[in-house]
Amino acid sequence: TEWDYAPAPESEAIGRVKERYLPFIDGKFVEGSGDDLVSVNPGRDEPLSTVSTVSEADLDTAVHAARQAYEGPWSRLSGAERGKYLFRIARGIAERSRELAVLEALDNGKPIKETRDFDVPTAAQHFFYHAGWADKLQHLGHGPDPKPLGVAGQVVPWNFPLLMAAWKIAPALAAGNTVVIKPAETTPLSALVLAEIIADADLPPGVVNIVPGAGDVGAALVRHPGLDKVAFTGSTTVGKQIQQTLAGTGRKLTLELGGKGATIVFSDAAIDQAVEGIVNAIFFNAGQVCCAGSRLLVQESIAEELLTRLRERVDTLRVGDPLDKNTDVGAINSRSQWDKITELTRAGVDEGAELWQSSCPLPDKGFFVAPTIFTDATQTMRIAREEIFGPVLSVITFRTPDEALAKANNSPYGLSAGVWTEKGSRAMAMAARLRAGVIWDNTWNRFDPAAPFGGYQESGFGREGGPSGLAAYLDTDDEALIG
Ligand code: TXE
Repeated sequence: TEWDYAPAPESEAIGRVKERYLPFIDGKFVEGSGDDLVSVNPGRDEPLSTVSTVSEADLDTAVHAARQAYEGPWSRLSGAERGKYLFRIARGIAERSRELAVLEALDNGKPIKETRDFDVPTAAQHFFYHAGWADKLQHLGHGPDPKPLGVAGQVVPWNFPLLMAAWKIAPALAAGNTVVIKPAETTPLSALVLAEIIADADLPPGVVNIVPGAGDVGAALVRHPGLDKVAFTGSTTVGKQIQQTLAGTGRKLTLELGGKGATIVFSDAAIDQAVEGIVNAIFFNAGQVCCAGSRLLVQESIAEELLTRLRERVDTLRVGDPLDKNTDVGAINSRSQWDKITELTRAGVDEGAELWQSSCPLPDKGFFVAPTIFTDATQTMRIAREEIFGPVLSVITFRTPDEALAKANNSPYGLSAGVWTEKGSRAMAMAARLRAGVIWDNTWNRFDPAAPFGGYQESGFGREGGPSGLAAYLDTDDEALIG
């Protein structure tokens, strides 16, 4: 989608960042009774804004408001009327796209090129897509009309703050639910601007409540007895805790957790295309992506040539100021994430892998990591097994398709994988045996709101996007819904 970013000059968008943001509960912006948190601009390691957070009592108010809205106005609306609100929110995002793109780059640290061309338009697209479903749910499946679940509690991470909020809110509302959603503590701002857009769309009070806070607020939200559904995107550790919390409650749960995606390049692949694909797979959002291609499996016969070209290409990536339109790789979102990446990179060196880093100078301030490639990595090394969530690629070679498959599947995760080959039959055969929820063929990071996204094993369960994503918010199972 092409968006027109002309309306406001960038400085004006920066000037619109407020000094203080408030929780959005029952249709109003209210002071929370939790402690304030300071959101940091990771591109400069400077405070960006202050956010009032919620207490458990505020959460009760929010869940109660969501219940009242569900039982009151929201469930009395026709699907077409619900769709109208979703269209309004989509248009509101498009209208404020420049401001949102700047805010997201400042709060998250990702390059403006990405927020402008990906995060913000894709968030709008999710509302447009789901607006179209709101009046067509009765056409899904073969059984009785599917019904909404009620009140959904949702917790989202910091790597795609606005987009993850859109992924969660849009299908929930399209299916007729109401929502209490918690943004991540390091990136709460864009969700609170989305709250303004929702308020401007005149959504009935309580249909969407946005409750900023840290992990303790997330924990209190997901165990709240007033919820009918929980959806979480974040770390595998927290995902497992949530699964334990909800065991026996009968509540529907969707978990979208970590990953260790494999990009598999065969000797017949179009090599320049593969290089671009690998760069996109691991350096998009500085590798802070659950479906990042953080393991490169390359066929031995082309490994040397591919790596030479890959290093040349990676050396051209500009790392730096997220607001500079020429920046390819921005800042790491937080100091703690920077520490984690640094620690795992050190582990790679200690375990004997060979380190290469791009020569691009890094800014003096802020949390930056140079694009990093480890060769001579083995499958048992931490860099090949653990989710680094940073711009760090581990390269492993293979000789046969079976060996590539075995290595790709040798992971506790199962979210994404990609195959580069000119042979369609090989791509299909690999896709059938790769244990990953998303498999790309000669590409990476292609997203479509109509396509289901989600994982296997420790990457979680449940799907977001498409009819399966709606099923997660309806009293039906996926099979019944999509027939
Ligand atoms: O995640 P957390 P963190 C992975 C990635 C990253 C690591 C740690 O490897 O390095 O996780 O990141 C909320 N109950 N991913 O520590 O803590 C928290 O406030 C309920 C992959 O930031 O899982 C935030 O809103 N909620 C991932 C959200 O959970 C809790 C994206 C994510 O934070 C909670 C992010 C609790 N007990 C990290 N504790 C992906 N799948 O894309 C925290 N939270």
